[in-house]
Amino acid sequence: MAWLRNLGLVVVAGVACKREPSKLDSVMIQPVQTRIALDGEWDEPAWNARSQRGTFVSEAGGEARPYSEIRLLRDETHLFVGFYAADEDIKSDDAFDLTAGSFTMHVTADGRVTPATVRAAVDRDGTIDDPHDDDEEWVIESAVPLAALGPSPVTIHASRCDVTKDGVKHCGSWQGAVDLDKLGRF
Ligand SMILES: [Ca+2]
Ligand SMILES: [Ca+2]
Ligand SMILES: [Ca+2]
Repeated sequence: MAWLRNLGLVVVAGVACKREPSKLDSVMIQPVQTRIALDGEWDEPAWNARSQRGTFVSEAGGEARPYSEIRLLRDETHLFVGFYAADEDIKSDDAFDLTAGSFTMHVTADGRVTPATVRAAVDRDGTIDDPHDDDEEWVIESAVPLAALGPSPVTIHASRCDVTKDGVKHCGSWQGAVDLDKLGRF
């Protein structure tokens, strides 16, 4: 009978699924993402849920304009540094600088980073090196080897200068002591 043959197929299919998990199963049984995708997107929930955040202040005091922000997370081997830059005119030389003890880092809006031991990625919302439009922002995700940093807590200083379309240079910075042992983790 047709219904019996169909039932048999269903049973066989069910057994097959148990023996060999489908691709969907393998995705579903994965634990919550614990590793960051370095792509300039703060899609990983930890960036919002557990990071230490700092808002840049201007040299005159008060929140820096254009707005800049730093976020910090870690795992077993790396300190992850995120930078957010509001920017109406993104240029390839726009950059963040960071110091942590004797360690220094420079990362640009076109994704260049020094030193070479740091991995970084940038996501831009706007056109780079084209002032004929209004850009929005660029976001950095970077991974600094913990071995490059001194003992915890480390004093981190981050800064950014930006020239707005009116030709005015604006600088902002953030400084904070970061307890690596208590820092949020991926
Ligand atoms: Ca990401
Ligand atoms: Ca800029
Ligand atoms: Ca542009």
